[in-house]
Amino acid sequence: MTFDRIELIQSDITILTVDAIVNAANTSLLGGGGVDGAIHRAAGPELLEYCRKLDGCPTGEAKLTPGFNLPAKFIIHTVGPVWRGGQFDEDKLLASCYNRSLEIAASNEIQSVAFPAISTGVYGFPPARACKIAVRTIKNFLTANLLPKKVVLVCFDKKTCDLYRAIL
Ligand code: AR6
Repeated sequence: MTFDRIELIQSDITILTVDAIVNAANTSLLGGGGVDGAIHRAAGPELLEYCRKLDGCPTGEAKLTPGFNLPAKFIIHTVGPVWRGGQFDEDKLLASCYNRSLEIAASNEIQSVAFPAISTGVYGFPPARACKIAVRTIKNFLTANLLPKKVVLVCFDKKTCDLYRAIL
């Protein structure tokens, strides 16, 4: 069942033992605050060195790196849209982040992948709207694909967890 393949937890994403964690990065892929800063700190300086060679990443796209010092083997860096009121393709770009990350996971035989709530921090995407898009996009992808076997939705705060729980 597709539903069984989605798990919800409240945690720091950097401590999770999954095949891949997703980073809510910016187009430079050179680090930042929020979950991006936490991932760079936990993965170590080799991550930044590796990212320098990737030539950034457009909004709605994703790129794969090793996990370096993380328990996760890989990091999938995706760039969420900055919320600008909803008339600038924000919904579509956010769905694309989830889709492209899952496509990269599947094509690299990644069995388990953990997502933070992309764009809902510094980028200001309304959390309830973002969580709905995340769940819908992930469910559609899992219905059509055998990999990844498991998707973990990671919430840093209880409020996001409650939103996800209501939607799931
Ligand atoms: N583990 C899990 N979730 C986390 C963690 C963590 N360690 N830390 C924060 N969150 P944000 P964005 C949650 O701002 O909105 C960076 O500077 C957080 O509570 O990290 O996509 C990048 O470089 C929120 O629910 O990402 C970009 O410039 C969610 O992760 C920009 O921020 C996303 O918040 C991207 O902004």
